[in-house]
Amino acid sequence: MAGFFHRLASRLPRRPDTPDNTPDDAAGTRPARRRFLSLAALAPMLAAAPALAKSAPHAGRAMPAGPAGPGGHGGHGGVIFPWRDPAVTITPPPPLTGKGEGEVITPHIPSLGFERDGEVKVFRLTAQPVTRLLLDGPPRPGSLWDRWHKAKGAMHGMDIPKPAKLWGFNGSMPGPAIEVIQGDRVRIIVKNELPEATSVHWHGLEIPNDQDGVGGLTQPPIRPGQSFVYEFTVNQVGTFMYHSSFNEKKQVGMGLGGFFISHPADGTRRVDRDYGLLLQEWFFYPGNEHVDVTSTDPNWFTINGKAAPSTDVLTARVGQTVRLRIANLSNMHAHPIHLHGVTWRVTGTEGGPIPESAQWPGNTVNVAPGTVRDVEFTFHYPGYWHLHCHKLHHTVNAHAAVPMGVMPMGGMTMLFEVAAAEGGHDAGHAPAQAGHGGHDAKAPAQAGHDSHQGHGGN
Ligand SMILES: [Cu+2]
Repeated sequence: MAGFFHRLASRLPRRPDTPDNTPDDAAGTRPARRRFLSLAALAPMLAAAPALAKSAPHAGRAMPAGPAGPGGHGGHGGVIFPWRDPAVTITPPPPLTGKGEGEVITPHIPSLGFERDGEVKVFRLTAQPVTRLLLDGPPRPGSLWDRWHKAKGAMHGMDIPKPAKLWGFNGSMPGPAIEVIQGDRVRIIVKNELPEATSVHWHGLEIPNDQDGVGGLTQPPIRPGQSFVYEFTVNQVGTFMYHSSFNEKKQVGMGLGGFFISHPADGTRRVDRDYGLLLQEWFFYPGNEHVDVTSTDPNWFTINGKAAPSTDVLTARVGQTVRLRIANLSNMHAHPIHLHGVTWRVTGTEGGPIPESAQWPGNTVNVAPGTVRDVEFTFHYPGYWHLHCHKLHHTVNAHAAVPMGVMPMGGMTMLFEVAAAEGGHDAGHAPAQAGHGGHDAKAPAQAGHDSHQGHGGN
């Protein structure tokens, strides 16, 4: 086992030692060296797994810890720092989680409902450890994914479940999707059940500085066991995000983020199918459930916290207006998201809607970390349309140490199952000779049988 990890370590990029590149790296400023150290630490730990839980205190400088937890700062890969504080009770999701009334479909992510306090919409978020199955396992026999894998002769047995020890909100990673109406006054009560302090930043929103959520800068960090109440008015329209803004590299890298979507007050900007897709990336050592947030070389890629083939099959009909709100909370990489069969217009960014005259056409849109791209389109033909990151490394799951056969699609991949238009003919710029070529013959009879639409977080 140790030999294996030493070989692995020797393959990692390393900078030559410099005088300040000392082994005592508690300050966490030298990732290359730290990575090597984390591997060296990993081997004996895997050999004696029960020792893992006791190894936390060595992890260097203390965070401002609350009464509840050790608050250790890891920096030694995804392994050393405490994922959860056993003294802290992880509470069930706050009421109204999964009960939002929004229009945006965020597969695998629950929506967040609210209570009213007069004119104020009151939301509740609890930051807490979450075990997330990034990959559920093999696709269901007979499902679209299963048929695709078999038809291409993809290697069997590749799709093994991938549980991950992450951080999220209300039992979900990513956190539940918040939807509001432009002009809403919102109050968001954030409770911290993590083993270290945190805070929440409302990414892209123009709100008073003391609501901006930068822990230690614009507000006191929310210590373990404590809550913080945000309240502001949402004046903008568009697709925004929320994410930790305390120890960000680690905490966003652990999954602390979600959608914050604001709809126009006048009811415009409606489409038939409105999807929210949140992009994230992860690095795991083989067989390890703890993400290494120090890595710059991710090997797992997810949409709404799921890697293909466990991503939901999206559905639409020919002729329907479809919007994808693609947001990227990755620590490192941009993701050029590509969809087959359509030309879309990019209609929005993390700054809100783009005026029609400035929208641009395409079928691939690069979504950098911290940005959002809204795209809108209409399918012209029914069938199975492939949606994926065009960094093709990001479309397979981490199949370490296996021969390279025909690999099943994984990672940042989804499928659109598009049904024929209502009335059975192709819409849009359908060919004049309708009914040629058997497009309809390939069409799924009815959209949706392969998917679980809506807000069923799992
Ligand atoms: Cu990508």
